[in-house]
Amino acid sequence: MLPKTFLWGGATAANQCEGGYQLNGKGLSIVDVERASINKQKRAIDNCVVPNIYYPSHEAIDFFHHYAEDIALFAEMGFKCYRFSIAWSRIFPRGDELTPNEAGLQFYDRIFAELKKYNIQPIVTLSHYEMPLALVEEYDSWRNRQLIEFFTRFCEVVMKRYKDDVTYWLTFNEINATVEVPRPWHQAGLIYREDEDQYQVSLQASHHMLVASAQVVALGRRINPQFQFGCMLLYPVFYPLTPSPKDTVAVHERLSYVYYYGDVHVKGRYTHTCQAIWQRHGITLKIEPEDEQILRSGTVDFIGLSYYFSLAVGIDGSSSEGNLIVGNKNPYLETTQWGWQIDATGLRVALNNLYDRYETPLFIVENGLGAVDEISTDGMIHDAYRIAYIDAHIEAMQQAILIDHVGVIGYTTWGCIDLVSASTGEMSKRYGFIYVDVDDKGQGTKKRIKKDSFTWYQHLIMTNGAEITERLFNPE
Ligand code: BGP
Repeated sequence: MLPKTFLWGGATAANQCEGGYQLNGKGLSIVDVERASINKQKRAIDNCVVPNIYYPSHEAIDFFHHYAEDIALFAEMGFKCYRFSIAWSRIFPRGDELTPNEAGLQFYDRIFAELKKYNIQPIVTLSHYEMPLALVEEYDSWRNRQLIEFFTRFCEVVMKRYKDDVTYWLTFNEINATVEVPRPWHQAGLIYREDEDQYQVSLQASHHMLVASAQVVALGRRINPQFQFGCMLLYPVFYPLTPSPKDTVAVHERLSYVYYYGDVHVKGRYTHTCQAIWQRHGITLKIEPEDEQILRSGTVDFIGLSYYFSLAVGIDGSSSEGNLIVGNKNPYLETTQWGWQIDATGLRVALNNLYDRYETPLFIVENGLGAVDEISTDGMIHDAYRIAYIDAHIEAMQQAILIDHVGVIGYTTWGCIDLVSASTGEMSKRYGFIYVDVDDKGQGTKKRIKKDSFTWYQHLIMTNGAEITERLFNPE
């Protein structure tokens, strides 16, 4: 059996659900100038809000006004925890101010109060794919070492304010995407210039982020020694495309970009894996003398991970997209409507890989199926495909925990309520147990409807996944 303390729940991010992009003194975030994609292509980014253009984050699903109703629904499902992010631009509208925006903090006060009412543990991400736009435009984002100071100030305010409300914090969402995805929109806010080396820039920016993360962890422990800090890694499983030894070497190389970040967060130093990457790309980082000590002082207590798909890696082969990264098609796997390869067993592999390397508790903070949902004639959403996906992944997780003895402390599905897709800005790519009536142009009543998966997940949490456990040990 899974322990009674197992943290079941769901996850969202501020810019993908809150809306209210200018309310209560919020500043513009980098995501507020990102358009929705056309035909599932990359999202275009503007340098200001262009009139008459639809920006999905501006209203999103209006969690800003619906939070009480939404949290009540999470409670009805029996959530033990809810992962969400705090928008930096709500607390420091430009990012470089000395004093926080009180009205922004008051919005989160209400969220924490609501969660407390239902005894739902908050799991807080401090940076989930966004930052104040002014820091990108005027400071060159994480290229600039000054960002460490700004980010630490933001985190200090938040950690002090919520020191009695939160145990689990995550610093940067999918921090390894900084090097894997050299695109402008993610939280590093890097817009590359034509003449620059993207690896040099993204790894220097990553260095600043890793130092900031460690500094925040060390500071947080002084604020409340009970705090538990996690990093957050985007973990796609890579398989060799063929038995060619060269393909296995290729897998090793691809994974090293994930471990680059895992190593610094968990071991508190740049390891041989990191040095190999620097050498491969001819990179020299500017590291200040105090950084070594900061990195050592702020290692994490657990590893948060997102897992959606696996990819095959080889020297030949056709290309297949994951949400952010590209690999090869695997003939053994089906794909989602967005071309992501569905691979529940891969989650067992991911958990084993990470635990073998780090022996640090794991927390699956994102997993789920993005799919088009139709409202049936009975007014309901019969999302058996989503139930099948999550069920299979929870089974794989239980195999890792109960058979392989991997330490996993919790599982939060991504987008427990429908929200804006990070990669495409669409609403039609739905992950939720709760349907929200908003379309790809932002039109709709914003009415919430429980899907079939709502009742299914409610039952799963109530029984602590026992039916899946039973199936594992007593197959028919
Ligand atoms: C992860 C992000 C999330 C979320 C998820 C699904 O990479 O951390 O923010 O969006 O992927 O991706 P998408 O929304 O593109 O379907």
